Amino acid sequence: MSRRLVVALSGGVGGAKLALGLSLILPGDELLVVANTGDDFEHLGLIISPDIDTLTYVLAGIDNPVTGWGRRDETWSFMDSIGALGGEDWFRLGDRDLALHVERSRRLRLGQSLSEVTSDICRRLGIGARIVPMSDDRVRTRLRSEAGWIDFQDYFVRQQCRPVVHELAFDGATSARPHADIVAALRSNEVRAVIICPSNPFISIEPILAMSGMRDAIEASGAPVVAVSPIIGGKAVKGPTAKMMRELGLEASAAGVATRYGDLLDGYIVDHADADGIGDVGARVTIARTLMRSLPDREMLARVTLDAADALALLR
Ligand code: FO1
Repeated sequence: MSRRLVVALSGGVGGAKLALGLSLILPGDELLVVANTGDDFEHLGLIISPDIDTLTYVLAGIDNPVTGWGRRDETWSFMDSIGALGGEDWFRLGDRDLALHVERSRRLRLGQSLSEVTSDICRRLGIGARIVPMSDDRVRTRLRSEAGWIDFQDYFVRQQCRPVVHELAFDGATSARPHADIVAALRSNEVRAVIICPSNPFISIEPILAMSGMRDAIEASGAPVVAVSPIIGGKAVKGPTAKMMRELGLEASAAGVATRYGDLLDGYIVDHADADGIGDVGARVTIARTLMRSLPDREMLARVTLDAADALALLR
């Protein structure tokens, strides 16, 4: 069997950028993107899966290029009206985006699984790669701040990441079953590489790794595991990664993230800005430009990451 399948773990806006780069250089049947669902929540009576939607919109080319989440060419009549009625308008749902949440919620309430709904929506949007929720079971990221435990979107959006984070929890992760398609792919001996996208390690990747059996399945794949640092020049490109690391008492650096992934990593892609101090992170370091501004940037970083994985595979 030839090892042709790339499995990418992704959450948030940064992860979706690399997932897009990978989708530009790989045939659809050679890319399986594992979507974090720890950010999911119920809001306005809707079941919302932000990281699935960010991946879906980005891979379908209909994402909002400014925010990275939600859709482009949006209108906001629903948000204006719900605000005028005294409803909750802190989580911005555009009119087009809203349709997806309404339709997904309807199907889930009919008993369809999150992965079935995701697969059908991807098909309808013409996405070739597979986007698979990390699990069809419920996992919820929660954060302990001064004011006690808060839900992820409340922290991230409503409170704009202001609270100081003392602890993270991924409710349901230990009982949630990694999606069968993911486990089957990892155990198929056909995996070329497992890529950990430049997402926030705590809120986007750890919920995936926290599920029982996930790390074992990745190890069992026999494929090189390569992560792309989400930190450039000691700072997160977007979001609260560096702030969280400081608050959790961790070194807010590219090396600090690699340490967090522990012995899972075989390769680590680090930006030039962090090349000097990277030291020994227990993985083979590749220095590259990791800031993705343009489509060619996304494609180039995807190539660099896959080349690093292929080089590691030759050493096995
Ligand atoms: N992030 C924000 O910072 N503000 C928002 O109003 C917001 C709305 C939103 C709506 C749909 C969606 O799929 C994502 C949305 N996000 C928003 C991003 C969301 O908070 C994600 O969880 C983050 O991208 C981190 O993964």
